[in-house]
Amino acid sequence: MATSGKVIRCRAAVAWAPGKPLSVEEVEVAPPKAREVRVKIVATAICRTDDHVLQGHFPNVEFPVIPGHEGAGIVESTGEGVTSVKPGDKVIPLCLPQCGECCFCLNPDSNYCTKSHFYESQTLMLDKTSRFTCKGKQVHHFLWISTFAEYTVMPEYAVAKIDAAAPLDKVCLLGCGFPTGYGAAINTAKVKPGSTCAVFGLGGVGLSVVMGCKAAGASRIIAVDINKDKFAKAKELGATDCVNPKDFTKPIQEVLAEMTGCGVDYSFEAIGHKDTLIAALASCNISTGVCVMAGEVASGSVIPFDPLLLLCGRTWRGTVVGGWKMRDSVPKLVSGYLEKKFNSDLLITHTLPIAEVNKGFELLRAGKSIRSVLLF
Ligand code: PAD
Ligand code: ZN
Repeated sequence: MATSGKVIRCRAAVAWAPGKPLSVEEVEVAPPKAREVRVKIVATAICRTDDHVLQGHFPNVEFPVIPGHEGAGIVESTGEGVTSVKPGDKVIPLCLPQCGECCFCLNPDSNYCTKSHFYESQTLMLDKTSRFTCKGKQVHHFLWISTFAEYTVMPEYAVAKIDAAAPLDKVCLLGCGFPTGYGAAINTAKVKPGSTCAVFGLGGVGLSVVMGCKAAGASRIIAVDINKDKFAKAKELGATDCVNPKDFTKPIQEVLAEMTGCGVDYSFEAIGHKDTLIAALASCNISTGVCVMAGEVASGSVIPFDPLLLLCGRTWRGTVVGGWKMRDSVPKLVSGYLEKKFNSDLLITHTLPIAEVNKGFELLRAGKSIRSVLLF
């Protein structure tokens, strides 16, 4: 391509400091170095995790930073030694890499990778430099993939080639939100047919949990949210009951126990609050119940909890991007989407130009959107 090997000037939504709105700027994006890929992002959705970044909840994210991690695009150029993708390929950048060599990548039961941001900071490339500059200042990457930039650079093991027929403005959701929730149900919890599930939080992640529970054959899916406007979509996607904790004076776990007898078989937290994590844990049955934590609480949070909650056998698990080994699984998820095995389009409530990125965050904070897709 004509731009190969050159610095590209393009638009990006930059977060200059925590707690401030994003600012759409012209940035310079350096060419990819060895084993790196430069991608032209076509579409990117807004996930609550990006809002956590803007609020400064992750101490290992350095400002200024270009957030965004639910994107899809086309490879513009590749650095030396890249073999798995080539210019022109449609790709999804991976918010959880798969290096293929670490102890977890080699473990078939794990989808974690030691190249993840939980292990080492992904605000700079592997050589500890950034490919982004704006107004003469270095701008940091987020999770290596920074999909709020029209062109972005990432290591080869943080990108997956997908089917050329995939609509990028739709499959961008398969970069994070949908696989997280859907996989939390089918991979992490391994929901069994005929079981009862409770899903706390009905955003893009929680509604994808509802879809996963339904696909796994759960017979009762109780959707829990303090925003009743989320209930219609939850029912459309498979929820059998919808419960608003604000309608009760007693704790929601007691309400769910009364509704189900012994508590649910599987509970999921897709909010990211300490109190709802404990409520979700206490909602699954005391013996064989499984609670999966998908919501991200601010790092450094401490939760006091009664260990007797676990003594009788309950399981408490976390999930990162729904347990999928990302480089292997994202292309298969895209194929599943194209084969209409699931309809993640139902999560898209708004499509906006990148210039309206702050409006997208306002809609999310006001509880008016599920997923807003931003277009470059
Ligand atoms: P979202 O903000 O769209 O949805 C959260 C939902 O929770 C909203 O519908 C709220 O109304 C609801 N809610 C808020 N407070 C309460 C409460 N006290 N009781 C009941 N419901 C409540 O977010 P999202 O779906 O994009 O993300 C959800 C969480 O998952 C968030 O913490 C995000 O950071 C995390 C996440 N985790 C992973 C992972 O790999 N584990 C991936 C992606 C996102
Ligand atoms: Zn996300």
